[in-house]
Amino acid sequence: MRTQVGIIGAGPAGLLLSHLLSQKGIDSVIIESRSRFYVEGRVRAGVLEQGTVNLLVDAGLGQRLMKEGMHHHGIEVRAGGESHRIDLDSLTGGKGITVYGQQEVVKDLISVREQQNGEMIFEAQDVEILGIHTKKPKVRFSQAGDQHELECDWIAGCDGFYGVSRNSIPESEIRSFSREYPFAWLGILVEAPPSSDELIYANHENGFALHSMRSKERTRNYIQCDPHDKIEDWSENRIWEELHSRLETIPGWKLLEGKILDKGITPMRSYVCETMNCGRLFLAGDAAHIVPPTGAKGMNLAISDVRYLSAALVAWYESKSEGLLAQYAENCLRHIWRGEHFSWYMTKLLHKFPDGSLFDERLQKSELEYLFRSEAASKSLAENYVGFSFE
Ligand code: RFL
Ligand code: PHB
Repeated sequence: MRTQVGIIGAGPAGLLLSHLLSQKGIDSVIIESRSRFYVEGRVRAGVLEQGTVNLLVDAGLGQRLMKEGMHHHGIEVRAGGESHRIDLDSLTGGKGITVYGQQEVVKDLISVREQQNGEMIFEAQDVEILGIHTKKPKVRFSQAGDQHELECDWIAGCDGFYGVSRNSIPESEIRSFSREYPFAWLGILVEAPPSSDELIYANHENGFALHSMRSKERTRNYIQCDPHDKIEDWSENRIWEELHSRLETIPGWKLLEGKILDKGITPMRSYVCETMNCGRLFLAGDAAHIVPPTGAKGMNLAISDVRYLSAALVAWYESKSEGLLAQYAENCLRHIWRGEHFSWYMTKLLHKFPDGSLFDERLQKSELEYLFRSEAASKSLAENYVGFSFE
């Protein structure tokens, strides 16, 4: 088999890259280890920055997004019995965010790739990358017991944090940075209408909680839990009890319950692999960086990487120019480190640190008070939340 760009992973990064390349007449093959059913059903991100929405719409992917996506003009932060609304609209000169599930983005992308006969290989096993320092790198994999080799000009590693791409770069060449957090998030998808028009981020003495949504009939709630907890440790009663205590801190506000459709625990980490390119292999999205979900940046950063990578590959195919490919990591890393900093800031502001000192607690309280009282602090949060633009 042969293609121009071999893409590993059918998450938002890999699928969008394949679509943007095909719009410029460049062939790609996507190799994904999971089934299509699994990939389309995986519940993850929900918040799209305006820049992400614009890119998806410009790429012809706006049909369902514009109809079903929920545009939000603000978010609410609750702490110490007080509520503070961050008016994204007025603080950022009219910008906001759109709530639209990651799995809907993935479904839209798979459907458009399918309509255009883009090749997507699901349930590939034993995926290996070979010859990244040659002009004809290869992806070797097996499917239904048969071995295959895909010869490419370039390989895009879009296979998430646990994929094979990053590990195909010699360890001596990897420059990476990471931070672990002493907590995780337990997330539930619920059949119930949202209890609020906007997202609510809550700092509570029992730990963080978030009330989010997917549609007028579905909500998504998260609570901070211990990173060693198993999902079986959390009965439905216990989950609801904690959500009620952590979110119902404003007189008269009630969280609506409903049938739990999906639940899972996500560890929290910050990680950046600055070596986003090695020979003919380029990393994009979670394969190169992870943020804690508190800032809602992961998928937005994955899409920002793909914007640079697609432009760089198009320039190479159109004029054999290597300039943008050489600048790829540097261009992406400005956005990645901004996203890393903001996600760390939101995480530190809103979570209970089990090993934190009283001094740390007082600093957090002061930081929250500053956010609630200072327009400059709210403006800074708003500017980052909707997506900071370096242009
Ligand atoms: P993905 O989505 O992980 O896709 C990688 C794909 O690669 C496949 N794969 C392989 N394929 C072939 N061979 C192998 N060896 C492979 N190994 C893995 C996987 O099966 C998968 O299909 O990475 P991508 O495309 O970089 O996208 C990144 C986003 O998924 C991620 O950053 C976001 O979900 C993060 N995130 C959020 N981001 C936001 O922008 N806004 C949010 O509101 C937001 N909330 C969240 C989140 C992530 C969460 N979890 C569960 C981690 C909330 C949560 C709870
Ligand atoms: C979500 O709706 O899944 C969501 C929203 C905001 C976040 C993280 C996740 O910060």
